[in-house]
Amino acid sequence: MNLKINNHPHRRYNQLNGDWVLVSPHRTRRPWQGQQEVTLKEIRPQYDPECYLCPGNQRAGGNINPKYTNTFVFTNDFTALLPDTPDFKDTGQDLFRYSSVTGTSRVICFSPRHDLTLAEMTESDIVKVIDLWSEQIRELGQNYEWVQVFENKGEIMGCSNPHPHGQIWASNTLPVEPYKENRNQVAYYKKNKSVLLLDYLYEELKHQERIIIENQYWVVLTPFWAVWPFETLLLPKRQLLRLSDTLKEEREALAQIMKGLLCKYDNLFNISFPYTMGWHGAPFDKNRNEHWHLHAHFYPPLLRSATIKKFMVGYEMLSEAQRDITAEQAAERLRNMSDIHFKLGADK
Ligand code: H2U
Ligand code: ZN
Repeated sequence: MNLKINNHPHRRYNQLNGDWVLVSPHRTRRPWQGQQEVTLKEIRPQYDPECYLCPGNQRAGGNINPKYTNTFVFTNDFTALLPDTPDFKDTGQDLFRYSSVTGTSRVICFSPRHDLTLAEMTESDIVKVIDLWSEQIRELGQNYEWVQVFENKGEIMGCSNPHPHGQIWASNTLPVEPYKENRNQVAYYKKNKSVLLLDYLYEELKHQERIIIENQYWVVLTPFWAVWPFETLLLPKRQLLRLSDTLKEEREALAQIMKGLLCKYDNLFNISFPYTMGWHGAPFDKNRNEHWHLHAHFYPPLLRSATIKKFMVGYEMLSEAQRDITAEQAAERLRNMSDIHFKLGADK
């Protein structure tokens, strides 16, 4: 890698979404001095009678959860998208453009245990979550062009409930982020006759500089163009369009690598690490989508400690995203973290 980009302000291009990010490495050349926060080992009960996601409890909408023993999925009681919206749009010639959208949203409980997180669940229980994600993607993909599986974790991310859960939103149109990723992957495929993210992955595997963890089927890396301090990208090594295309052994390996990554995240500041993560598989449209490569994004907001988060304000809102710690530095720190959870006595 060009030495200049380790030392001087520069911009990096995000091949996947077409954005640029300003990187200011000269601001972090001092050695790492972030002190470890004293960890408050948050104690949560295995069952919380007040929790609207625990088995057997009543939800805000009045429905009662079954006494589920593994995973549980239900239609969001306050869904942002509705399946029976009438079809309407603007005339296409005015300044006030709009169009109707149909869809649905669901909530997925990852475990009946109120006190766990994905990082602390067993690999075989994480496989059950991956299986359910896959089934949901397959089912909703029959009716909707876009199926967004995601997890919003931690109060700092606006998550309303610590019970381990995620969401799925499905819509008949392609939202902004996948639209941009689709456009850029198509353009790359047309130009190079190869798959953008696979070419990118092979380059990254050659250099190793930004690789955090890998196994037989999957790789986690800090993308060259990362915006969030500890942002990562999780990719399969063979081309897959969607999570629902994975084989059993790939889902098992995925559970293993996810657990490894999430333990590293928790170990970074000795806390349950907040993030938004989600899957980007190929849209369910009429195309063959040979340009697409399945991946998951992890966007954690924390910068320096359990309480100091990266704000995307000021210059970021008005000009473009900016970061100090480079993608390479972030990858190195995560690579060096143990993948055994600190609550089990992991040594850093
Ligand atoms: P968060 O993971 O971002 O906190 O969202 C939880 C979702 O759960 C949220 O979209 C839904 C909210 O609408 N919810 C229900 O569907 N039923 C409830 O009883 C409470 C919360
Ligand atoms: Zn609960």
